[in-house]
Amino acid sequence: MLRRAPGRRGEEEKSGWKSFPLAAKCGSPYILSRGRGGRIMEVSKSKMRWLWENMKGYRAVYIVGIFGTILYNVLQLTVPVFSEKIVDRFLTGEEAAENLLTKRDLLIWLIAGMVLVTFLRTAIVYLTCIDFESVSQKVLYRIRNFLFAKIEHQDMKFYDNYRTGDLMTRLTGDLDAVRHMIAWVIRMIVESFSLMFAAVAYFFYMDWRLALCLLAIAPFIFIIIVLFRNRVAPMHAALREKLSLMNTAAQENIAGNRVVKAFAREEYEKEKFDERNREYAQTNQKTAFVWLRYYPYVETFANLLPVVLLLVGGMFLIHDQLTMGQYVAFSGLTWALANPMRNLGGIMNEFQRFSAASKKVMEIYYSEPTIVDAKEPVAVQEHLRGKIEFRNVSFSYEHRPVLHNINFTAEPGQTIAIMGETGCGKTSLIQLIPRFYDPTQGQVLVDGVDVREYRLHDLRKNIGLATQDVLLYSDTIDGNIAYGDSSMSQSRVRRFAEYSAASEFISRMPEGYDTIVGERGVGLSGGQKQRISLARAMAIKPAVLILDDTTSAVDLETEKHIQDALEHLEFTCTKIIIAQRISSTRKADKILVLKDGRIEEEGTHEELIAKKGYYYELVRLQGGEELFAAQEAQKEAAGRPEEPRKAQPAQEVKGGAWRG
Ligand code: DUT
Ligand code: MG
Repeated sequence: MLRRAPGRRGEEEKSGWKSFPLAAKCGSPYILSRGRGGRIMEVSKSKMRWLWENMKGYRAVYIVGIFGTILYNVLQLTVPVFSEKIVDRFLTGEEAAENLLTKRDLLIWLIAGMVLVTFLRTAIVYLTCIDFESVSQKVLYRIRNFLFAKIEHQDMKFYDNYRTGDLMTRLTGDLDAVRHMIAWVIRMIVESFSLMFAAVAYFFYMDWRLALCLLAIAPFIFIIIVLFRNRVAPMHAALREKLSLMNTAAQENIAGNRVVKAFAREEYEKEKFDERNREYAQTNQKTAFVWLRYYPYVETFANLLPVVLLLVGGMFLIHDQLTMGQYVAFSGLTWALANPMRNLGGIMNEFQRFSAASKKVMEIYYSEPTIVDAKEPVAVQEHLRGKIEFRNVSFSYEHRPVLHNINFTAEPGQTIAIMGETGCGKTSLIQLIPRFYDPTQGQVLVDGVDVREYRLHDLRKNIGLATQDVLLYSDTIDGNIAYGDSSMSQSRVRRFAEYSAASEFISRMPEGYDTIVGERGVGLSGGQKQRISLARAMAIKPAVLILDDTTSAVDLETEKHIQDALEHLEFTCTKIIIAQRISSTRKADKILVLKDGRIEEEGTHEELIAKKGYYYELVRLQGGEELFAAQEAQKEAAGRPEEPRKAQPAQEVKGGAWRG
């Protein structure tokens, strides 16, 4: 059975962010400013509101949980209420003995009530725990999917700006802090305040003067909590950054382990990771210790409650302004004030963790790619013809100019070769065709229409791209070749593997096309990976095939095979080929030589040789035979009247226009 990753094309609408009900609502209205690469610098929406919106569909269940928590805490107070009644009627006072004889039923009811309430409380705690946990997991699942879809739809600038480790931290650690907010922090806030309010209300009901005396301590504790928050908030932000740095170090090392090994830098990398790990651990510890500085004060104030009760309550008791039962009830309830006060620090700590994490999550949540579909896209039939035109195109990465005033046209079916020294802008140029970036000036047109006027999906499904840096998925070879269309038949996969000279080595693999190639194609040679990537690009039968140095790692014979195959493709396709070897480019209809982002030379092989510029030098360096052959041909041609070179109409250029 074949293993294939689910195809993307056509399925993204089904599984992507468009299917999220909130996606439409959560667009630009909330964005204050957009930074580099579509990065959102600030989001005006409050974190709690954002969280609430994402709880859509689960809010009612969650509110039930909150009411359950309130009820549970109010019920906690019933024990002292029952105790008060029992003490006053059956244990103290002159009528106690008599009551024990005459009102035994009431005593039994009171005790039974206490037991019943205890059971009820346990049941409520059990159910609310399930409630909070399940809502938090569902919301986490939803936000994580939404975030992943957001990341998937981002443009290249986004990926230029964010490190993989940082994005992974947002999808895991940061999101877990958001989940923790729903599952625990909010519950604790509700629990603490409901307990405090219920206790205070009951205190006032029993004796407002004593209640006021006890409550006088609360403002001091709140002041301490606010001071603590101000101090701990930036530490949580720093802690989150340290975690991201540590994750990035780990991720980059795992991804680049071969380089580490090649240079025997394991010890160095271990030390580097150790440093990041230590920084994270130390910041974590420091953050945890902040509370320890404030805790003694909170504890002192909390411990003052029984003292106040003893002094003031004792006086009231002596002066008969308070019954013994009331005193016992007060005394039995001081914890209901003291404990929430003590817990506030921990809650505030977790709240700040949520605050720092949700800021990072929201940044991605509200980020919008700068490269998006046209508002009113041009209707496209299934296939584009593949005419490409660059009109006065200039391009910069951020503020770094890379391409200057590029002009050229490729007719459908033609082959354009792009050459030039490393870093001159070849990859940057071809990336403008599928709109990985937009030009800073000028226009890129496909079939006479500015690429910005197409739907990205329509445009890109017509372009087959074999990138310079080959990435294969952890999937079978078959799955990798059929990546562009998961419904692709096996025979088609095999045919294109044949064209790209991959079939032979694939058939020698243990499981042939069903062999799983690991992350980044581990287990394959550079040239083998290139050939699979070429088959993947061709197999979708694109109108435009872009090969960025795709045959650089294959031997000359294999390259010849690939060239022959490209020449006789079963569909018309414009080819843009970046290559360094003359053997790859000499048959092209047009060769563009780039230098520092400008077209320095342009023409056919013979024309460029005649120019005696960069191309001529390249031919000379790569073996003079071609040069001499061409020169001979030129001499011969000089004897005849020159024939103008005709552009062949697209329909006739079946199988590409490689000139023999
Ligand atoms: N550049 C950036 N940011 C990028 C990619 C490239 O600033 O994200 C710069 C590096 C280089 C110039 O743009 O100076 C052109 O890069 P490109 O990758 O287009 O060069 P190339 O002609 O494809 O080089 P090579 O032959 O090494 O692939
Ligand atoms: Mg390149």
